[in-house]
Formats: sequence, structure tokens, C-alpha cells
Amino acid sequence: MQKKSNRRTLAYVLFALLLLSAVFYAIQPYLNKKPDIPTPPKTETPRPNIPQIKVPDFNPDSAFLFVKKQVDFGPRAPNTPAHQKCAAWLVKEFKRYGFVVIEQKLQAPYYKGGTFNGVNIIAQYKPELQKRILIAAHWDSRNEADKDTKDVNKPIDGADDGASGVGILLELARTLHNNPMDMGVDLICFDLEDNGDDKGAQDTWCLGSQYWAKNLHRPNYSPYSAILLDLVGAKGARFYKEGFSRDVAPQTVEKVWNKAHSLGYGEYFVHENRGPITDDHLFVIRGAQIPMIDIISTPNEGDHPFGAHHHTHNDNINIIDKKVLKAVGQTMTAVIYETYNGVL
Ligand code: 1BN
Ligand code: ZN
Repeated sequence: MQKKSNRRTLAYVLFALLLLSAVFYAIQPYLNKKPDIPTPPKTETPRPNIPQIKVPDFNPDSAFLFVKKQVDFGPRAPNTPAHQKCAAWLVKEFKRYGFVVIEQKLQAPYYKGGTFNGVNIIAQYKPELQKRILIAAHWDSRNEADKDTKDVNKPIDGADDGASGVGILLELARTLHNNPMDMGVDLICFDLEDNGDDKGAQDTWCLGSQYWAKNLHRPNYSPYSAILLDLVGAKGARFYKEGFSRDVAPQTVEKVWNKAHSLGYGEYFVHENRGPITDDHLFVIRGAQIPMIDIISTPNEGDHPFGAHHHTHNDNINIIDKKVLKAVGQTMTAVIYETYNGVL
């Protein structure tokens, strides 16, 4: 009798345990359920809300004075006192506008014999910032006027060929000083560009940029855009889409030409392709693998692809047209500030 009731009790206990575990498993999902808040979809880190900056006006009168000042030193032919004095003034000017300047000294062989002493002037706006734009020009002038009919052995002023591009760089430096923004800009004045052999080897030209491309001023330098200015100040200037530029940086070319058109400078920036030109950008492309474009005037005046004044004594201050400086300078100003604004 006692045995029977024990068995019944055991059966009840087992049944109760079975029931309890069934109930426990049945309510398990509800016990673990988190509150019903939808999980947000995964997104990239949002771009911080940077305040947009209005593109400043580029002042062509000031740019013209920067061109004139360089010319007033006398021809900036390598190994001359004028060349040295102009270099010292350029360094001082960029520093005046708050730039951190590197004077990159170099020596290179002159194809006619001897050695050129050169200096690339590297002016850095906010060197601590990673995102950067590079705009360059050459600051030396040719030590002969080999396309002239007289005084062919005398150096030229190079108001257009050299000083115009540097004049625009200086005005960009002044503009950045007066209109600060948080993106890096490197303005490089290459030396020893213009004393090569017109009938000889390509690498007799652009000695400063060849050196810089092998001795970059920043490790792993990879600017967002890289633009060279050459022959950017003469009356009748015409800028076509140059061959090497189109090969390596077609998007930069389109960006610049479209921007120039939208600003009303379509007269100068022509939507037409032209062939490749040996210039500093070629050595930057080949030596440093930086896709640099060249804005260079090739108005094709008769037998003179670079204009009748090119490598003659007519390349003096009288050839400079403020309207051309404005077209190129304003386009560069827009490229800088609109890249910062994130719209270019
Ligand atoms: C541009 C202005 N160049 C010289 N003055 C570069 C160049 C070098 C153009 C060789 C053609 C031939
Ligand atoms: Zn030249």
C-alpha cells in the first residue's frame, strides 16, 4: 500500500517537472526578447558639416604687379644675381602670406656645359592637413632669345614664360591668407625649366621638376588635383586640352575647362583636344606618378605654336593681359575653394 502511494507521488512529481519545463521552453523566446527598437542601417561615417565658403574674387591688378615685380629683377636666367634676388623675394612673399616654405636647392648639368645652381620654392598652406591641391609654375626664364632675330644670345624677361604663372600663384597665396579654409594647398615654383635644347633631348628641359619628382617634399604625396600653369598671361592666349594631361587626368581636365566655361572664360579655355607638350607636368607624371595637368597657351600664331613672342624679347611686361590672368586665376580660385566645399 505504502509502495503504491510512493509511486503515485513520484509520477506526480515527474509530471509536474515535465509541465514546468514545457512552460519554461514555451516562454523562453519572450523572456529573451529585446525591446522592439528597429536597428539603424549601417552607413559610412557622415561627412562633418563643414561651413561652405564663398569663392573669393581673384584680383588681376595684384597678380599683374606680382608679374611686374619678377620682371623688374631682370631676366631670371640661372646662375645670375637677378635669379638669386628673385628667389629670395619669392620666399619672403610666400612667408608673408603665412605659407611654410621649403627652399629645395639642386644642381643640374646644363646641356651646353657647366652646372646650373637651382632652387625649387615649395610654399605650403596648412602643411598639417592631408587633403591637398598642388598648383605649380616655373620661375626661371630662358637665358637666350633663340627665336628672335636680334640679341639672340641675351636672356629674355619671360613675363609670360615663367612670371605669369608665378604671379598667379602669389595672388592665390594672398587670397588664401585673406580667406582661410581648412584644406591644404601646395604652390610650387619649379626652377630650371626653360633652358633646354630646342632641337635636342627632352630631359634637357624641366631640371627642377625632374629633381622634385625624385625628392618629394612629403612622403607618399598624393594631391587631390595637380595643375601646372605655363604661358598663362599673354594677349591672345588660348588653352586647349593638352595630350599628356588628357591621358593621365581626364577628369581634372574636364573639371577645369567646365569650371572656366561656367565662369564665362570659354573664350580662353577652348573645348578642343591638342597633342602632348614637353613641360614640367610630364616629369611629375613620370617621376612621381602624380597625374598633373598642364594649362599652357598654344594660340598657333603662324609658325609659332606658343605665340609669336615665345622665346623672343617680346616676351616682356607689355605682352601681359590682365583679362587672361583673371580668367586663369579665377578658375584656379574656384577649383581650390569648391574642392574644399566638396562640390568639385
Ligand atoms: C614651355 C614654355 N616650354 C618652354 N617654354 C616647354 C617646352 C619645351 C615646350 C620644349 C616645347 C619644347
Ligand atoms: Zn619657355
